[in-house]
This record gives sequence, structure tokens and C-alpha cells, in this order.
Amino acid sequence: MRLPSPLYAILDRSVARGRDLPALLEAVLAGGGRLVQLREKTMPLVELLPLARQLGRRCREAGALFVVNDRADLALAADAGGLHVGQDDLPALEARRLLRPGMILGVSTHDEAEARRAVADGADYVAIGSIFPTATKAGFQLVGPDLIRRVRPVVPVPLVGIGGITADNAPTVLAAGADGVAVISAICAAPDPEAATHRLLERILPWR
Ligand code: TZP
Ligand code: MG
Repeated sequence: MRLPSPLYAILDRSVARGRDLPALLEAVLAGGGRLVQLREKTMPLVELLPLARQLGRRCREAGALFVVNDRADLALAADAGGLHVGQDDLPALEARRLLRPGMILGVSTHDEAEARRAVADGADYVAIGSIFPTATKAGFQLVGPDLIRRVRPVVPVPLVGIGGITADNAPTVLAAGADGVAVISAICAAPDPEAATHRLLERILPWR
């Protein structure tokens, strides 16, 4: 599997400065983003499901891949294109068994062993982080770009760096061997999320 875009835009209301997620998604799409994740940790599922369906529909219309974070039930119910799980979520092997054919599965990892296991368990891509310090995830584990360098030769699926990534440092992550970068605050907290998306892509695309 090839990522549809080297920029993975993660929509998270908690850093979005009061903007709603449909508005943020419009900005991301207008800025050229084509790989989008819904990351929402606190909204009751009964409200989250219609929101996920709305975002997913809009992504499909725009030719973007829509991935749901954390919850396989939500990804399935919302007809998302994929699911992203961390080490404390439903194990990748179990998630893979639940997903429909064609849905993609991403797994967050923090060391080489986790990355290898993710692939063995059916991950279509592996996220590695936190690459840089970040204010977005409490208790983040700092791994640095060096972990990408070490995992790259042993993992055959696309690798995505995450954590503290900006337009300025994204090239460092790609130079270490990542296929893409995932960002939350660099887009969601930006004064102009459309311009931020565009600028990130501008910095990233020469590395493809
Ligand atoms: N996993 C590792 S770091 C991180 C996650 C979800 C937070 C990334 O957020 P930001 O704002 O792009 O640093
Ligand atoms: Mg999770």
C-alpha cells in the first residue's frame, strides 16, 4: 500500500482554537490535504458518529482517505477508509480481523519491536513518534528522527513520523526515511489551516 499523500492531517478539536472539524476539514482539503484522520477523545460516541460520517463523506467526495483514530466500531459504523490504533487500543491483530476488506490499518509505535509487531499483525502503515517534543500528547515518548532511520530497513510498509512536526522540521523526518509526516497542531492550531496545509505540502513534496 502507498499512502495517498505524504501529509497526514489529523483533525483534533482539542487544539483547534474553537473551530469545528468540518471547517478544519474544508481548510485541509483546500490546502491540498488528501489523507485525514479524525482524532476525538472526549465527544460522546452518539455525537461522534454523525460527525465522523459527515467528515468521511466529504473526504470521499474530495478523493481523500478518511481514517478514524482509536475506535474500530466508529470506523466501521462511519464507513471510514481506515482505522488508526495505538499500543493501548484494540490490538492491531484484532482490529485487522474486524475491518472490512480494503480498509487500511495504521498503528502507532515507539520502538523497533513495536514497529515489527505492527507489521506482523497486519498494519498497512506504521506511525513512529514522538519525533520531536509536543504539547499535544501528554506523556509523549520522545524517540527522535533516529528511530525512523533504524526502523526503515526492517519495516516494509509506509512509515509516518508524528509528534512536534512543522513545515520547518518536516524535511528532517523525511530525510530520515519516513514516507510521510502526521501533524495535529501544525494544522489544527494554525492561524490559517489552509495555508498551513499548503505550506507543509510545499516543504514535503520535494522529498517524494
Ligand atoms: N502521537 C505521538 S506524538 C502525538 C501523537 C498523537 C501528538 C502529535 O501532535 P502534534 O501537535 O503534531 O505535535
Ligand atoms: Mg489511540
